[in-house]
This record gives sequence, structure tokens and C-alpha cells, in this order.
Amino acid sequence: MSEGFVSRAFRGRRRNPELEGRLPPGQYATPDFPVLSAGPTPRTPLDRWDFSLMGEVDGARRWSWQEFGALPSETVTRDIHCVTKWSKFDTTWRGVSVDTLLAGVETAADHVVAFCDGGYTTNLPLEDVTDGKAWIAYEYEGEALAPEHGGPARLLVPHLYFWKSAKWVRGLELVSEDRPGFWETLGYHNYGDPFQEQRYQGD
Ligand SMILES: Nc1nc2c(c(=O)[nH]1)N[C@H]1C(S)=C(S)[C@@H](COP(=O)(O)O)O[C@H]1N2
Ligand SMILES: [Mo]
Repeated sequence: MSEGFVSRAFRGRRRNPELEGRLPPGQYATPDFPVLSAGPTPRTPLDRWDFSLMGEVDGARRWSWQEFGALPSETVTRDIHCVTKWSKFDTTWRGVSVDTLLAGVETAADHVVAFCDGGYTTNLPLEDVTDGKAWIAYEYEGEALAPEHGGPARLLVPHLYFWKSAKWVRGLELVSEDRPGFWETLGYHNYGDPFQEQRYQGD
């Protein structure tokens, strides 16, 4: 066996994300970007789009599309993991950090419920959408986020199963009592950590 073969094989293995611990249990990596929607794709015109913080906040906050676009944005590259077992590595998004939206907000809430055009909801602990863990993303791979993938804007919470990344998101309700969302009510795990394989209630 030539040295060239060995070092090529070694390099190949080191680049294998599965061996780097990036692939959660039960998942496979794919270059595809499947579309998973529980209903039709809503198409809200941008002049009627806004993003709101509601619930237990010291005065509700609302941004028009134009105001939202003027907020500081971040570009992030993250792995995403769908409960239907596909994972996609190194997806790049641009959007507004939830930290930016919550800056200066006083709240006693410790959970949020994301709400969306079309009626989809999903619940998350407040601490899972703060400290650099979640964004309202409006670009994917340098392009405006496609409607089927949640455009004009979606929640991006890459460290949890992708059903928590609510498409067509229109706001966050801050709540002090956790309230299960769409899939969580239908038997999916309340938290959804892919590395703990928290797919369904009881996992
Ligand atoms: N509003 C809304 N958001 C949603 C969904 C949905 O049906 N409606 N599906 C969720 C699920 S189960 C997954 S896996 C991802 C899929 O996102 P994608 O279609 O961009 O791959 O969106 C999540 N966000
Ligand atoms: Mo999903």
C-alpha cells in the first residue's frame, strides 16, 4: 500500500462529519434540502408582513419588513437536523439574532411560542433562543429565503430538530407557562435535542 493511499484515506476519514461527532444518532447526511411543510405555503406580501414580540413583554414590539431589514444582521453557517432523519451540514443563513430583538426587553417569561403565517406554532425555552442560538433568517446561501423554505423569514434554531425552526414566522410570544406547539401537541418531543435523539414524547 503506498503512502499516498494511506494519507488520502486518513484525510478522507478526518473530513467525515460522522466521525467528527457532527451527525446525531439515527441521522444521515444529505446534500439535498427537502421541503417539509404541514400545509400550503403562505404568501404574505412584504408590505403586509411584520414581526412581533407578544405576551409577557413590557409593551409589545413590532417591526415592519423594512424596519426588520434595517436591524443588524448576522451570517451563520450551521448543521441542521430533521426528525425525518436527514441532516444537512454547513448551511449558511443571514438574519437577525433573537438577542437583537430581545435587547432591552424586560420579561418574566421563560418560554417562547413562535407563531407563523398558516397557523404553525412551536415552543422553546427562552434560553434556547438567546445567547447566540437562534435567528430570524431571511437569506439562505446568499439568496432571499425561498417561500417553500419559509420565506420571507423563518426561525432558525439549528441545535434542535428542524421542526423547531418555524417557517413563515411572524413573531414570538413570551410565556411563563410552557405551551406545546403544533408537532409537540401531536406527540413529538417537547424539547427535541437531536444529539439526545429526542424525537417523540418519552424519548
Ligand atoms: N410554519 C411551518 N414551519 C415549519 C414546518 C411547517 O410545516 N410549517 N415544518 C417544520 C419541519 S417538520 C421541518 S423538518 C422544517 C423543514 O424545513 P424545510 O422545508 O425548509 O426543509 O420546517 C419546520 N418548520
Ligand atoms: Mo421535520
